[in-house]
Amino acid sequence: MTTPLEIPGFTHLYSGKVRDLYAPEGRDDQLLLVASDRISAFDFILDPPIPDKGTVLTQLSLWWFDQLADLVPNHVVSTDVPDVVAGRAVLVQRLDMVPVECVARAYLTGGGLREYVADGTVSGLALPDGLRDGDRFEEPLFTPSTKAPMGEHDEPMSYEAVEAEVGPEMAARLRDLTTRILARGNEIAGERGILIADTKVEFGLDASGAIVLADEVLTPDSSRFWPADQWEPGHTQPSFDKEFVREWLLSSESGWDKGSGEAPPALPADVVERTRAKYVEAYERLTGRTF
Ligand code: PZK
Repeated sequence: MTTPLEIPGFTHLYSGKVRDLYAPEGRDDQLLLVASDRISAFDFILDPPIPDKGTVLTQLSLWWFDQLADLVPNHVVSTDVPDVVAGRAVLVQRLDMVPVECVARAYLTGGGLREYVADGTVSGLALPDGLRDGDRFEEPLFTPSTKAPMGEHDEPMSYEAVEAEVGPEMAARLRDLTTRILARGNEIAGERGILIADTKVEFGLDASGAIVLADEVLTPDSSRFWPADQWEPGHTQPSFDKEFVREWLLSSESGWDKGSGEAPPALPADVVERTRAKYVEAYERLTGRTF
């Protein structure tokens, strides 16, 4: 791990794979959420970073918070942040985080597909036979998971376990909000040629006990984005943002063996540039703005 960025007036608290959390010195009611340009694939942080990725994802998340403001309040306080992280950091309300990864799925794939193939269920819910990788559900399903410590994978959690953890009233509210966020996301993204297969959101409670949407929302890092024009159930869908990275890593050109346990080699400049262009394209298509 590299040493975290020094930000004057802030103390580094914690680093995730691709983001960093800081606390403002002298106040305990806010945090600074910083998005890096790091990219992960196959559970590795890759080299080099993708220029502007942190800014693109931060700006996209801020735009989504506005699109969702009538559904749920969010933790954003200000985008007036230190120069070194301008554009890729947000000052947020410090919340009491809900100890559940709130996941919603609009399409069958990934972990949902694995459970369906094994048991015919997704998050314990029985589904009809014959569904394929990439099929769309009638409406988004709530498929919560546990918050695993860093480096470990989240484990699926039954709805009953969520009820036991936060109480039935809060569980129902989390399910409702999470599925509505994904449904709203797809209403908007679908018009712009992007499908959002699934997403993970995080909620916290403010001082009054109200549920507040935290973290980042409906970004390609927290969600699976698929190009709508290439949607074809029956096989793994191409990833909107990481298709060039995955394709190159798995090609003979990279010389990397996914099963080796070795870290992947550095990405070539053209893969970095084409990947940057995909993040910018997602931002511009969704928001209608120029990056
Ligand atoms: C919080 N994370 C995850 C994000 C990381 C880790 N508003 C909030 N209040 C209190 N805690 C959090 C938040 C938010 N968002 C988020 N962990 C705690 C996380 C980014 C980088 F290293």
